[in-house]
Amino acid sequence: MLNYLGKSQYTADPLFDGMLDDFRIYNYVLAPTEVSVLAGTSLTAAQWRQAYFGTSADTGDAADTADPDGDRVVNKLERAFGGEPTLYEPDLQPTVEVAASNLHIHYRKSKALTDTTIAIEEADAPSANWSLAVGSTQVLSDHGSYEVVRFSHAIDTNAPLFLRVAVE
Ligand SMILES: [Ca+2]
Ligand SMILES: [Ca+2]
Repeated sequence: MLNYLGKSQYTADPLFDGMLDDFRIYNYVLAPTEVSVLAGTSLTAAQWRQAYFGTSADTGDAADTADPDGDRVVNKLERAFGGEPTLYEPDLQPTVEVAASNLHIHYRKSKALTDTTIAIEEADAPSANWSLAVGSTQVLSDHGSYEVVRFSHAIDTNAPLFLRVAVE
């Protein structure tokens, strides 16, 4: 089938009256977050729910605490990590790694966040008070709609150390 930019298959339709700045072809259907990032815009929580679930309300499958795809990552975290809330993704959760004298935590960060922040927190016991972790952050790879980020914290062999990804 022959197609045109700015000209419809239907002769009754007028020609496009404007300018085209960018044109791309994908071999798959873009996810709402990908479209948002391509357009240089971000999604609020309500817009993200609307795009994926057809409702802006924080209820049912669209609720922040819901996990309709069963990948053990609730919607609020799917949004922060740039996940697909209706697609089972076994590798979406943050991972930790001990390397040399550092404790690393790897996580995905959506590039379309507006009203959500990600922070790394540390404590010397899970039940202790958590505070903003001191360390360095490095973007390991860019996947278009999200980045894979590594946070590194120096290990003091005499002190226990716990890190967590806090999404607010
Ligand atoms: Ca999920
Ligand atoms: Ca998912």
